[in-house]
Amino acid sequence: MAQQEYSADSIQVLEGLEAVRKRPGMYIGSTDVRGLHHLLWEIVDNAIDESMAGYCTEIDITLQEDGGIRVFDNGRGIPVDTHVKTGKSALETVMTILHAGGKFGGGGYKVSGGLHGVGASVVNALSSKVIAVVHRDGKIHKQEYSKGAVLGKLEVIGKTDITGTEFTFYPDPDIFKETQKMEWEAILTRMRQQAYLTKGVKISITDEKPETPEGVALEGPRKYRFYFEGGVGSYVQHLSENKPAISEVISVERETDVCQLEVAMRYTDAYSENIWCFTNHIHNPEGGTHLTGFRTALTRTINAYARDKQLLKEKDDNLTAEDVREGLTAVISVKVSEPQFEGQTKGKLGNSEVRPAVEAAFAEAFNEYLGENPNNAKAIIGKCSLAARARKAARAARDTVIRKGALEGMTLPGKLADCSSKDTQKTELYIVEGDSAGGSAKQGRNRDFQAILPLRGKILNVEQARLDRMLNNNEVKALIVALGTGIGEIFDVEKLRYGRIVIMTDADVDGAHIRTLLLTLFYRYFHELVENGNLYIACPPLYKITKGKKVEYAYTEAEKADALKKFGVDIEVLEGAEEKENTEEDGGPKKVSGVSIQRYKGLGEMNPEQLWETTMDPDHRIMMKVTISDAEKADMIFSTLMGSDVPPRKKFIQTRAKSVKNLDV
Ligand code: 0RA
Repeated sequence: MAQQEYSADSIQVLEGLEAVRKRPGMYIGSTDVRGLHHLLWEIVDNAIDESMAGYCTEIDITLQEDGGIRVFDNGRGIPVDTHVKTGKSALETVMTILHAGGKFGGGGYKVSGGLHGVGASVVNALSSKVIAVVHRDGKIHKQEYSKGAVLGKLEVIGKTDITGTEFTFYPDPDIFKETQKMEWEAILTRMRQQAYLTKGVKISITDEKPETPEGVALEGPRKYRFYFEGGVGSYVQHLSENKPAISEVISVERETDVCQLEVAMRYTDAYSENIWCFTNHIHNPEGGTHLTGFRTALTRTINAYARDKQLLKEKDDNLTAEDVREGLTAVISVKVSEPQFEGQTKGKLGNSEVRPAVEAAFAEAFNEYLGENPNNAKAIIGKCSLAARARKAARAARDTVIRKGALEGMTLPGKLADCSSKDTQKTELYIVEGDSAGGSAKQGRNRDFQAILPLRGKILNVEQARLDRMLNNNEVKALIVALGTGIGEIFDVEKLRYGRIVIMTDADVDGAHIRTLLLTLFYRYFHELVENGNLYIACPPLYKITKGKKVEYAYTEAEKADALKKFGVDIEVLEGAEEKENTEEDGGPKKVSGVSIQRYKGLGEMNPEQLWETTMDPDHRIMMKVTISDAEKADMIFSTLMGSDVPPRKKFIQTRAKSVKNLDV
């Protein structure tokens, strides 16, 4: 009788988990390496839950030589006694029944008490084999499973004096067709993050048979161990490591009836903001209600304190949300009983009750901190006021540009050689350093869709420390008018006249300067264009290598060596020639074994045909698309050039209301 019931149940179980096997993507996102990692996250998350409940201090992950992944935690051990009603142990239940989710469900966010085995059944369904070993009540219990089903009874295999749960799973190659090998770095990153978020837990990761991402075997095994006494405070320390600190790391912990809140934050001498938000240890790249509550409280508290201590004068405006955000590194971690996630990637916390709860709790705690730490408070308000003054200086400079009518009327600059097409799918604007290269580009281009704007590098260069002045610079004004979008308040991306904007500078120090300057300009004033991928950098070749009628262009030293080899230049002769090249002054083409090597020092050395052929012809050219992080790096270099002790009114930071980004590492 009981036996029959058991098998009826197991059929039902199979049906449930069959759905997981049929559509794995619905449960783990994908079946590539990310989906593979998801299996591990599911198992580790359960162990982390046990740790959050206060019962587990050690989690050990091992990537075994045989391809199995073993996760041990020293928690209480999943209950193994047979349930009277179901005839199954809790262990078998979590392994074979698909749970609806909501592992934090059931009366309050405190995760203790709930049966947190959610996800284990999914891992089972997608594994060719799972071995569960539970240390509990002095005994070692073991059961095996495969593709969602049990393989045998739960057995006692020995005695023990510890408690804990150990899962070893083998991802099913029928499901994970691409790869069954997890990425070491991805595991480290995730586990480091979990270790920061979970106070008191030590996480170790061992790889018994290490390989490089390309599959080359390494001397093994390798092992990492994460333990951070300071929790999220240590996390902020880590995130802000390379930036000069304005304040110490501030850590705050509060309990409300809605959620448990942990915040750590620090101000640094940087422009960007870096905030990491988590709900129940899950990263929320798009933020959500906890972030909104935090921000509101931050602005309000800083303003109230600054007024009270007369760090803001009566005539001063309040600091804005943007002012208090500049240079802030923070981690916000909340625990909520029934989290709802929104947004395209479900990366945003939606629970509306969390916003006021975090706002009130953080405001109170932060206010307390400011009161008790007047020196840090002063430093923070100093930094925010500096940001405010810079913001105002930026606006004033921008207004001047606009007011002076430089951009009105939109008469295209005389030096612009425009293209005939108006179709931004095709059109390209080349910003070229120097009049001579500009001349070559004008002659060499395809005038149907390529426009050329020569900029006088020298003039730009002289002005490089002052971006606000740069906006008044005629060269830059010409660029802004050519782009067509306007700037600042009147910026309108719809008016962009070219689909691609290509920065073409010399491959020397001056060229690099000008490129940095232009990238910074785009990063701060035309952020949306960088974000949309409109900005490119042209890559002219470094060498032209000719033998008889055969020509090769080399864009790197390696390509030069390849080309020379191809033309039959042997290495010793080549090395001799290299020396000669360095000692000769005139820089004319070198002849080695009948092969001529011409080094391009500047764009101006190329004739129009060469420039077209190597750098502008869509069929042959190499271009780099500029990413936000490229532009950000340029901005950072630029800021460093300015130095940090420039008086605030000269400091200049563009405000970008719509471009809040968590920089994903
Ligand atoms: C519910 C109750 C108890 C333990 C667990 C869940 C538990 C689950 C997992 C999943 C991975 N590791 C785990 N460790 C423990 C036991 C409650 C008790 O002993 O009273």
